[in-house]
Amino acid sequence: HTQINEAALQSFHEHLVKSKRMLALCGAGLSAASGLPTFRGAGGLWRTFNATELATPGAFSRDPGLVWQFYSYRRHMAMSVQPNRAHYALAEFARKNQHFMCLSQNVDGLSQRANHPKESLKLLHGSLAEVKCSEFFCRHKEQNFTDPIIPLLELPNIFDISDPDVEIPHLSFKALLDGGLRCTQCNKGLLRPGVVWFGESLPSNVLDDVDRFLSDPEPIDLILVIGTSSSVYPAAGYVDCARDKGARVATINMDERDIPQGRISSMDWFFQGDASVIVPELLK
Ligand code: BJW
Ligand code: ZN
Repeated sequence: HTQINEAALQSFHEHLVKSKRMLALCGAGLSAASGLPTFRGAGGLWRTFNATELATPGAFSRDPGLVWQFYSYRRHMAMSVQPNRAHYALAEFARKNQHFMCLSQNVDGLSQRANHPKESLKLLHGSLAEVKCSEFFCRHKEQNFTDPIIPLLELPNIFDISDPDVEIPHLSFKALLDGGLRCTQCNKGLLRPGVVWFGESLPSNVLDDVDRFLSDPEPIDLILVIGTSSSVYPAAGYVDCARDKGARVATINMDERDIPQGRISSMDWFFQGDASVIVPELLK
């Protein structure tokens, strides 16, 4: 049950109507009300693994079958749930405000499904609906909405595979290649999820667009920090960049410990609770 502080809401609205250049930084908490688990804290475990342990190039090279089982489960979940009121409110806000840019760390496709205008949505960490070749020399990338992506990843009951007591088969590199995850361009590489893992750079076109927005001489008026632990860079660093350019920071989070960089000034707002309740109220 989420209650919004009326005084804070009013002062936020007074600032919002005067704001021109605005940013949002979104994280897994935006999609939590849709039923998708977050990375850290409760729900951040998949079988016996931390979700973040599996989101690395090292995990994929050690056990591509396990990493694909994890992503196959995540793809299935993402495609099974619906965008929530916060996704729709952000999409509508983007349609009405030309100078609003939404930076999303989420790979679940829910903002796209809420018809968020493409130009204003910057996917910092890629997308579960994309696959790319894992060979370093090959740049092949494609959209793929097939669930499961290959029959080998079909499991008796997809919901069971997050339970460590449910046995899942070991899938080798070769089994995945022969099972249909061979790159059609180089005919050699194993396809991998089109997401950004730790130690990898963010998509360069996305970085360019964000840098252009942040380096514009016009000030930034506001940044909304929605449902993110603000613990992953460079994403979390954009909040300080925006602050340096004059932005006031509005944080929307279930957990007050996740205020970005632990900082909150008299210029900032913190709205504690479910993003799917708060964001539509803020952007009304
Ligand atoms: C709710 C809610 C509700 C719940 N309503 N709220 C500078 C300093 C230190 C380290 C680095 C640095 N620069 C780069 C690094 C290294 C690294 C990094 O940041 N490490 C940190 C751990 C310190 N960064 C990288 O490697 C990045 N690449 C890069 O920088 O390239 C250049 C470079 C390379 C090598 C060395 C140096 C530089 C890439 C980062 C890629 C992150 N990838 C993942 C996986 C994506 C694919 C997938 O989905 O599987 O992205 S990890 C994971 O974390 C995922 C998320 O997008 C990301 C952020 O998580 P998020 O969204 O914040 O989720 P949670 O769970 O953490 O938080 C949820 C929040 O919601 C909580 O606050 C809840 O309270 C809240 N909540 N319910 C409102 N209903
Ligand atoms: Zn290839």
